[in-house]
Amino acid sequence: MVNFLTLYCFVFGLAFVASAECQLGWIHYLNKCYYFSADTRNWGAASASCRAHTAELVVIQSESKNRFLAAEIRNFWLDGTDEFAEGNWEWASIAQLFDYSNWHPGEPNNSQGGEDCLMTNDAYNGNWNDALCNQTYKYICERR
Ligand SMILES: *[C@@H]1O[C@H](CO)[C@@H](O)[C@H](O)[C@H]1NC(C)=O
Ligand SMILES: *[C@@H]1O[C@H](CO)[C@@H](O)[C@H](O)[C@H]1NC(C)=O
Ligand SMILES: [Ca+2]
Ligand SMILES: [Ca+2]
Repeated sequence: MVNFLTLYCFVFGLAFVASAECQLGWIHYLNKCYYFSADTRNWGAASASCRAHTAELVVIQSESKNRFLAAEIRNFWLDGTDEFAEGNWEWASIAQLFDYSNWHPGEPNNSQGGEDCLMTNDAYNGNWNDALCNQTYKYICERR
């Protein structure tokens, strides 16, 4: 009984710490904290802003995570880019090529002279689009 109570308190304590871990303004999901910006920046400045807050632009490697974020996402920068090798999409903060993706049909199209940065697109119901990196959008930071 004592052991059970100890275990219960320990588990409850862990769950409480995990949910209380996120600062005000950040959303908790699966042991990580997410920040949906109110301001808009180009991709590089968005990435730098996340890093200034001990975070990175969000990486999405599963449909479940995409579904969680899709409830909120509309024209938000993600961490993906193909600026180093055209057509080779990778998550910049972890240097991993995409295994999961949610491109809108016809995207990525590298239009307008070279779109190299990944965003969720409002006009595509939140599906992914490659956009010019110097355009300004809101962004999602993920603290790992
Ligand atoms: C290519 O992508 C841009 C958005 O990045 C979109 O506005 C444009 O319509 C697309 N072009 C074609 C031909 O699909
Ligand atoms: C963004 O980059 C494109 C292509 O590199 C360029 O044509 C355009 O003028 C730039 N826009 C801004 C706002 O810097
Ligand atoms: Ca490109
Ligand atoms: Ca595009």
